[in-house]
Amino acid sequence: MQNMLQAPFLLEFCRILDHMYRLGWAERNGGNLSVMLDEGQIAPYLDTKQVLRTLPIRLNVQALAGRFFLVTGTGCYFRNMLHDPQGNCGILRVSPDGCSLQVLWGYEPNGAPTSETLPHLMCHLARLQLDPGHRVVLHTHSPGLLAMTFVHPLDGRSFTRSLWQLNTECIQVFPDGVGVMPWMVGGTNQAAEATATKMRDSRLVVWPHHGVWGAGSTIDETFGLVETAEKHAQLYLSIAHLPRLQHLTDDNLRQIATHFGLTVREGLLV
Ligand code: 2HA
Ligand code: ZN
Repeated sequence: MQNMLQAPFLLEFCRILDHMYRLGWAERNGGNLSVMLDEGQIAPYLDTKQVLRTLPIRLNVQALAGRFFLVTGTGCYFRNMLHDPQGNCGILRVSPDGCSLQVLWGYEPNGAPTSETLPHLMCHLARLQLDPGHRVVLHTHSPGLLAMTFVHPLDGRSFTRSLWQLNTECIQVFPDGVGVMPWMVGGTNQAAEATATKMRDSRLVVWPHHGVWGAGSTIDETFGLVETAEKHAQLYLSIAHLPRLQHLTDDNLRQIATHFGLTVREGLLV
């Protein structure tokens, strides 16, 4: 067996979490990350027949049975990932009946996956049904998007348009827009189901007064998606109090969409 601590997928996972901590997106144990792994990726590093512990889950996710996930641990700090991966994250497999998670590695000595494991799994399920290349779900407390939820109307259409109007990149990076949830208590089955439902339309979903969820096929792509929305949320806030003289118009945005062949979610442009 090769040393798990040198597995490229684990190093990439810990490096991006450390980066998010340094960006100020991950106070204390804020945020969580899950990456779906192929058996071929992990087989050199662990015996997938050896289940260390089994943990129940509250909703049935049988459609994910047999899938492997690398997931941050509950109560764990992004800040500590790089120097202690096995204490702060772990590798799980969904049981054949979809009712439990089998711990194969990590969460040492007695930890468990994030309290948001349910929305992660439900979002993976929703995105996989639309995109077989989907692999990553990220939840973070990035301050710009969070701040926007106090001063901007909480509807996905206008939230999306406010970001798209600021930079030609935005519609290219998230042509499916941003979903905005009503405020809900995190960690509940209801919030998990509602987030996954929004994720069918948009790979970005904002939780008002809490944070943001992003989904994608790689860590880079998913981080880049959230990073682009976050940067422009900060830009929005930096000019929100100033008289607005101009911005990208719907006609400009349509020209970008046509030029780059974007599939823009219906109903977002006039
Ligand atoms: O894991 O971010 O939403 C801590 C959180 C809960
Ligand atoms: Zn959170």
